Amino acid sequence: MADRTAEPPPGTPGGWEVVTIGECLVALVATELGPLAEVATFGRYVAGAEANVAVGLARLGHRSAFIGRVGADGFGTAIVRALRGAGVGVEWLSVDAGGPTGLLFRERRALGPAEVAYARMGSAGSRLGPEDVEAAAAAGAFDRARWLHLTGITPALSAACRAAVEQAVDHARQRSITISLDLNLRRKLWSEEEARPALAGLAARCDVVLGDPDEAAIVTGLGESSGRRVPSSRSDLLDALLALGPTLAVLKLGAAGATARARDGEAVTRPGLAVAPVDPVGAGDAFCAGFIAARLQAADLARALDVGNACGAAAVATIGDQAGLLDSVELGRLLAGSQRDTIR
Ligand code: KDG
Repeated sequence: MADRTAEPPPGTPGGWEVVTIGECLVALVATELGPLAEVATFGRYVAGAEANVAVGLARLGHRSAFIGRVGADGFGTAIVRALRGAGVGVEWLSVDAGGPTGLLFRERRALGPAEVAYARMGSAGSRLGPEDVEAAAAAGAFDRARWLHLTGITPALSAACRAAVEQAVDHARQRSITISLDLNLRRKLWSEEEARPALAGLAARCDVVLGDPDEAAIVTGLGESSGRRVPSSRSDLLDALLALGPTLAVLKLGAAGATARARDGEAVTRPGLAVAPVDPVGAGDAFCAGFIAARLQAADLARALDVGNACGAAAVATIGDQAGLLDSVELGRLLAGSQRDTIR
């Protein structure tokens, strides 16, 4: 991994190695444990899957840029400042007075899944369209890029967002830029029936598809039998993802680590790191950041899964999506298996 000094200075223009596109949100995360119906105090964080990946990559010394829109409000300003401060390229993150910055509210629970409530319908972020991608492309966003990262969230936001994602894929394919898609199925944004064909079609145009077993089963249609859901083996899911068209499929298994299979037959499974999660959200994005960073540095599949797993574990050990994203020094310590509980 690159060392800390390799991080780009905030605001350095141009020459982006990784481009991401999507909606960056403000997340209001409960400061106490309990259901949304009861908690009354929230901390403010910057979130959004693609932006999380962009920040994770910047922490690891890679030059990443984010294409999107925020509202002309204080939350939008907070997002621009946070991403710029993290070293992410924000010249194609525009301010759009036509809608507010999207928000999400998240409870934290010691038991059971934590609920998210979105307030993003009609948001500035959902007004992103192909014209944003064209403007970025015309300004050179893809000229030195080696990787484009997408998630299944953006196409769920609006027809214009879907078209923007397709436009970004067109630009990347014309330039032989590697494209990754994290399926990130969000059932509060669209139904499984809507998501399946849209994400399967997008996966067919990508090089790397990542997801958890549930998402993979929905998008591939595997596991559905006469309307009943039947669990599929991980091996079947990887094969079904590859059959959609990418050259590499990765299943994120949470605490159990990750497993991947390439079209050429290479298959690797790596264990996760033991961690007591304080906020489980953001692990998948951190995994993607670590995985992409490792691949950009020509790491083999096993090493890329190890880096992704370490980044994912660190993300759930902090509150909010981005605080736990590792820099390369912290990553090195985790991968070295340091048993020390204090550094002094
Ligand atoms: O992966 C974390 C994201 O889910 C979170 O930051 C919010 O992007 C988000 C979404 O749309 O759910």
